[in-house]
Amino acid sequence: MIDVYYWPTPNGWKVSIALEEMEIPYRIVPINIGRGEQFDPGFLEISPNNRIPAIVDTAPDDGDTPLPVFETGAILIYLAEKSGRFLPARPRERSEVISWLMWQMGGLGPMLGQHGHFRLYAPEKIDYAIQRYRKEALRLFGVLDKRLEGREFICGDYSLADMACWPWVITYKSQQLDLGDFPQLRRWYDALKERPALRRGYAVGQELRKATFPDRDASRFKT
Ligand SMILES: N[C@@H](CCC(=O)N[C@@H](CS)C(=O)NCC(=O)O)C(=O)O
Repeated sequence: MIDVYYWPTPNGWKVSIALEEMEIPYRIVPINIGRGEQFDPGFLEISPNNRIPAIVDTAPDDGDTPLPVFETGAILIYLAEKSGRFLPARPRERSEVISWLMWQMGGLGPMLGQHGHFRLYAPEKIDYAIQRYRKEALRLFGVLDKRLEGREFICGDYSLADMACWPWVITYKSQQLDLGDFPQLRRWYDALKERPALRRGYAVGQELRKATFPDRDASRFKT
């Protein structure tokens, strides 16, 4: 069993989508980041960077004590290795998937996160910051759009790379970023949205989100 310390956010969805896709049994432990539960000492023992999500594998394959993992890139790789799915074994394909996973971890996620912060939540509207992160977010959309030319998925078959990027691309609408200039990205985004496991993963904990942001639920899956 995998315990998932979770809140329904883009980083949280990456893990709930992966668990659904891999058909691994899991249990949700809500960590309400709006109320500061990510700073609780018990949670910090699992996730020392006070960020969700984190997991604990209560029955790791080595038969030893429960195994905690934090940082979504590490979690996705752990789950792929446990299930033997969505991360190719051959070094060439494997490193390609890991490269795009790290691109999401170091680029797409943080830049969209900053854009969302300055555009939607910052108490003071700082135009320089909004424009800086908007430009970077659109540049990254362009990189992904180009990568998807002639490809159904980011790397060969559907993989961790797609699962990591999709939950960030879905924020395009709330962040008021237009996908119109990125036809390949749009095609990929729409196709993935029809995957039943992805939809189940994305729906995990929606009721928690609704309770926190009652006005933000309406845009779900609307394009
Ligand atoms: N690099 C981390 C980022 C995790 C992250 O930023 N999580 C956010 C929610 S999407 C969070 O826990 N925020 C709480 C806070 O800022 O205190 C990962 O990929 O796991």
